[in-house]
Amino acid sequence: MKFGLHQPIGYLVLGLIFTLLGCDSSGGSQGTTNTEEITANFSSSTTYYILAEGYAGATGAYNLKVELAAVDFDAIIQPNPTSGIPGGTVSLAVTLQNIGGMTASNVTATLSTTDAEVIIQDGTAAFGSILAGGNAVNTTDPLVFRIASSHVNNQPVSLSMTVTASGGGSWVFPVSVPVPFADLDLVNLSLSDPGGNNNGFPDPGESVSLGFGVTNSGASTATGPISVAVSIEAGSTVSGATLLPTGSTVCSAGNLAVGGTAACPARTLTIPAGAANGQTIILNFAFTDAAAHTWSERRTLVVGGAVFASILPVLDPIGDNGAYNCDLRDVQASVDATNILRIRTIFATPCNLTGIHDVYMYDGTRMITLTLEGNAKNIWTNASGTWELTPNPTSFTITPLSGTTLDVTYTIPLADIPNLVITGNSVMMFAAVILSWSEADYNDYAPDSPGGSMPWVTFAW
Ligand SMILES: [Ca+2]
Ligand SMILES: [Ca+2]
Ligand SMILES: [Ca+2]
Ligand SMILES: [Ca+2]
Repeated sequence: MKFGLHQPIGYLVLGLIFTLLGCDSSGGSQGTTNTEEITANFSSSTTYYILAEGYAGATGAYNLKVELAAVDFDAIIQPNPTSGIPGGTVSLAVTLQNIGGMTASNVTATLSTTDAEVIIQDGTAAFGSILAGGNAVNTTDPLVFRIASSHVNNQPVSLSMTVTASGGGSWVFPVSVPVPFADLDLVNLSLSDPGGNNNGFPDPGESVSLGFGVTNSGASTATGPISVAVSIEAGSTVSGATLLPTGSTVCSAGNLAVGGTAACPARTLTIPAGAANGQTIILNFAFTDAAAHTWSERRTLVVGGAVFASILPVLDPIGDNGAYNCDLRDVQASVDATNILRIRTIFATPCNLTGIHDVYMYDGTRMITLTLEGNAKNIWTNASGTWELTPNPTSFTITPLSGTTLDVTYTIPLADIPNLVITGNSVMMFAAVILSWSEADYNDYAPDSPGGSMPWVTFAW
């Protein structure tokens, strides 16, 4: 059998033939460089023939190099049990496959870890010799480690398994074993101040009610009773604020299943009259289960109104508002400790809200607009592929809806935003206004977008 008969004149061609057990078993290589390579599996005690041919003037002296493919390993690592528990032990059933070209001898696996909550109890296993293409299992030579009882964070433990063999080389395989545990999180923090100015913010001299709950976002049941203690951290800039009741109260008398939520007794927070707007009260929520495991979270309340920050790289130009009197100048946003999102569009000068005002929001897949149109609030979405109205939660407000104003504030709890999937603490947005849909394009975008492309910016909180 010859290779490369159809190669253009002047190209080097090498063809190789392997003869196995009296039958032709061929592998070949041909090309336009003067180096060709063939990989094949050989059997012992067998004679092989290699035929090299050069064509069309490419004859000459060539070097022939025969190399054995080195030892190489794959590993299948099966933990037993498949999930660990705090304080429990895990053994590893390891199947090593020799995917190299020759026998591996004196094969050994060694466990190591940088995880302080992993205690290796039997860190070595010998596998003897493994033929090329063969595999071996550590059935009679265990690999065992223990998980510290302090490992109660619902995170996997991680180790490395290093395989060595005679002749040098080492192969490192990561080992990760899940350790499911409960993970208690603060949810549904709300603030009401009907005894004060009822603006939803803690103001100087007010006593406000803090409602909240606890949810188990972990991977195993939290054992009840589940209690909470709330305290004011020393880093608060408000001094003299008080919380009632003090001490620990029970959120759930029984267990809290994975995904379960329980309401906790509300706290009354009293802000001293001498506090100033912008000062902070840092609350620490410490949840405890029946076995005295604790999970802590903190939230920072800011005295006075929402603390807005501009989302624009630069203020929007003045006078780029075409036919509509409302000239966008700034877009500011805020998310407070109770997870209420506020977006404020600010105009260059006060204007009459006769047109359509959109705040676009985007989670990377779906878009919505918080819309002021016809002096009413709406939310539109493109989730179905075309823009449609979505249900309009009562918690969504726009202030003001009409009249002449310097700014408009859109308010909606993050949890009530329809359609979007907001993961983490950011969302993309921009603002645009138009006199009416008879315009060719929005009259003004912020961030500025003279070409009309969507000028997304990421707002993070
Ligand atoms: Ca062992
Ligand atoms: Ca208030
Ligand atoms: Ca503008
Ligand atoms: Ca603009």
